Amino acid sequence: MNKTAFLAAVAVLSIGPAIAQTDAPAEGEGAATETTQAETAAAEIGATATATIKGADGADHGKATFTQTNSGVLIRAELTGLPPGPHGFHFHTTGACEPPFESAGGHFNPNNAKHGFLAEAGPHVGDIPNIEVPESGNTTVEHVNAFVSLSPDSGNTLLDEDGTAIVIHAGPDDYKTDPSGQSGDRIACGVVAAAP
Ligand SMILES: [Cu+2]
Repeated sequence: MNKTAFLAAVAVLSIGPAIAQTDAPAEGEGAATETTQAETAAAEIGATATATIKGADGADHGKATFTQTNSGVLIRAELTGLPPGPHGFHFHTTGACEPPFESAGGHFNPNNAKHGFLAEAGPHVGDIPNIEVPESGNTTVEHVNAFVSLSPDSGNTLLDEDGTAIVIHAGPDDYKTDPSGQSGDRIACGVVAAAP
């Protein structure tokens, strides 16, 4: 083997493992994507669930509809009578809304992640961007949460055995402080229920 051929062989040997290492995570990601699509396919596209949202004093604050899409669950919340300003908005782990709504548990977090879109090990699958309520106190919010599902076969299903709840907080979520983004008291809550 001449010197050039030898160096070329060394170069191939050193690049080889580097390529293999680069490929490995890519294959892992591919597998995860396939799993997500399979879970989504198990839930009928267009399947819905709903929640009636009430305050701690029993006041009606509107309703939310959850629709299975090809890329997660579309949340449409038609909200009324809320204090103006930004509010944290999350899925919580238990479908129970007894005031002051501690019954809903922490954020829906089946994968034991950290809270927040800005957290290195985040977010919780139940994390949703803040809602901004205008002076009127009424607003309609639409957002696709790409993590959750309405499929009973998904580990991230909103319709698990003990259910889930959607919760509105007194203040805004800072998107980084574990476990709840410092968004304060729970001012409204609705149990997610499968539509008949
Ligand atoms: Cu919350």
